[in-house]
Amino acid sequence: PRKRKEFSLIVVTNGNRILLGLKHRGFGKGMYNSFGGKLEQGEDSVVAACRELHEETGICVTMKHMTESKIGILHFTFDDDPTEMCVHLFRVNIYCNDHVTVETASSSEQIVVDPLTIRGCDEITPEWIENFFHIPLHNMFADDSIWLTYLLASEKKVCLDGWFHFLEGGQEVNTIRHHFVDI
Ligand code: 6U4
Ligand code: NA
Ligand code: NA
Repeated sequence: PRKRKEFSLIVVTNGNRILLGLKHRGFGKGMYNSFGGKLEQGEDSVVAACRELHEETGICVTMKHMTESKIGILHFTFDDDPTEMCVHLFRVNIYCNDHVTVETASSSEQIVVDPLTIRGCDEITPEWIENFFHIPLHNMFADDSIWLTYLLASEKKVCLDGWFHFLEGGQEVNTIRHHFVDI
């Protein structure tokens, strides 16, 4: 059987803004990405998502909220690596307390964040992109152009099940299968 590695990935928005992280080292160095990382041995994906989001941005989300924020799975396979990446995907909309927009809340609990609590770590620097149209897709993993664009354009909560195959070299994405289900 194919070896699998599991990851969490948390998309953070505030209305029409998205918080992206500029990676300083490791996988995706020099590129913008959402937040997340490897699941630890035996770790639940929700626990991992809460831990990574806090480590990389300072944002605290309850287990309940993160559970409600789960929106799907992305699978990545590679020409030059037999291990499949399995990425548990979350979407968290936060409310910054300088301009609270409570009426658009879709979850039972809102996450109100003081903008000053958002900080990076040595691995990643978070940066607000002021409008979804200005996302630096040319400097992100190629699959983001497909699923992130779809996710942010959707009015409803979406459920993604995406399969992407990377050709040798890494940057080129070859979509072997992807389907997105609206729920
Ligand atoms: P270390 O340094 O070992 O603690 P860790 O933060 O655990 O690293 P990392 O940064 O290697 O793990 O995790 C990779 C992150 O990149 C995960 O959140 C998943 C995400 N990711 C991997 N491939 C991706 C892709 N093609 N598109 C995407 N995110 C991807 O949008
Ligand atoms: Na990470
Ligand atoms: Na980690």
